[in-house]
Amino acid sequence: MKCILIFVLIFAVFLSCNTPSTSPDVNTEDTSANRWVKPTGKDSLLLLTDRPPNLETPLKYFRLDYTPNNVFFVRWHLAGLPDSVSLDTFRLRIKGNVNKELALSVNDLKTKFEPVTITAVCQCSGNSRSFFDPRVPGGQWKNGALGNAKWTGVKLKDILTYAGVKGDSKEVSFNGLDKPPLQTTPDFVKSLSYDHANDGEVMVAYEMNGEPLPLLNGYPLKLVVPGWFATYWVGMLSDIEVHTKPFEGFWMKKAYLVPKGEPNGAEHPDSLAKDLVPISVMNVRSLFVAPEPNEVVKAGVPTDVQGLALDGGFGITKVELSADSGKTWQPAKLDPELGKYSWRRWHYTFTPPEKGAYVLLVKATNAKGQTQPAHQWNRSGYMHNEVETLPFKAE
Ligand SMILES: Nc1nc2c(c(=O)[nH]1)N[C@H]1C(S)=C(S)[C@@H](COP(=O)(O)O)O[C@H]1N2
Ligand SMILES: [Mo]
Repeated sequence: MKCILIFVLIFAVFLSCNTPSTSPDVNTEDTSANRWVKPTGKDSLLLLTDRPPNLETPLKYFRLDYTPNNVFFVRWHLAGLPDSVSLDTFRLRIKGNVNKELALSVNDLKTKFEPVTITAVCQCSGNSRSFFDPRVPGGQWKNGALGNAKWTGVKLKDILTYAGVKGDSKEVSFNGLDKPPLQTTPDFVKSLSYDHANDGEVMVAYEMNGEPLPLLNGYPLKLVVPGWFATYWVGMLSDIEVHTKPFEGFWMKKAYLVPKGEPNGAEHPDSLAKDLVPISVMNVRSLFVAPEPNEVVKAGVPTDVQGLALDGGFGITKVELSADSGKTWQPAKLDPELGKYSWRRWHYTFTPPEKGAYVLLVKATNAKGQTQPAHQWNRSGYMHNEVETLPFKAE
């Protein structure tokens, strides 16, 4: 109850600069008319829902290599979020199939373990959901449930080794401080296979772009799972449990499932897939950053069309654009790589020959030869990666 009250308070402040607030009970994920808000500790973002907070990064920030913390997108499932976390009392607990249960402070993480930094894209499984046709229920994100950051923290492997994980371990689960507002909603707990958890890349981050994480992005600790969709990047991470049996939690078995054996998680609305598996690696995609949709540029003048491309860590090798509805494709110029789990920026100079309306298409290809389909759909609106379209005008 206390959490809920605190929450109402934060969001009263948060919404005060805006149009009439939604009723406290409104938790519709289906908001297509986004509003601007300036939550505590953040700059202006696009509001999808206020309880729990779901906020989208405006496209203009994707002109930067790293997404600033104060405009990094926010996505929570449960409205019971603490409004502050004290490092004096906060402990990360490691329990289950270990020789030594641990309760580590953030300072313990900083002093007992070797720090690591990795650049990685954090992208919500439902990013770009509003572009699915036919439309699907869920948060109607445009392309801004996405960000690239430098994450600093400790390898999960080192923490597990310190706890002395026993040999017969199968899976590791992760829980945060956020709680369901009603007991009927299952707590948000995610899991990884024991081997994945020990791959030396999955990490527990205490910094994002050289600063402590913003509260709304999971302060003080966030699990970083490079190359995998952000649903696994558990924020306000407080409990790690090692299991000898498969983990059966709601958020692994009932939610965040995609059609099995489909690299883009695709299915057809008339024949839904029967076999579903937990979502995992990010599929290859690209997006336009500038000009913005329906922007007006100058006819006869070269325009710097720019955007980004990303995948699950194989590496972007090619980005191509088409100005003739996909009949012919021309290569874009790729910026230098910032790391295998980072996004990669691209530029393409386009000169609109005359005044009028234009549409450009973009598609990326990765080192595995995976590329973007002309059409892609699934019932949950995950893994959106169909060829991106940019309408704009020249005057
Ligand atoms: N504890 C907790 N961690 C969470 C979530 C959540 O609801 N609770 N949502 C996940 C999902 S679906 C996404 S997309 C990312 C979003 O991270 P961000 O809010 O830092 O952008 O957090 C993930 N980690
Ligand atoms: Mo997500």
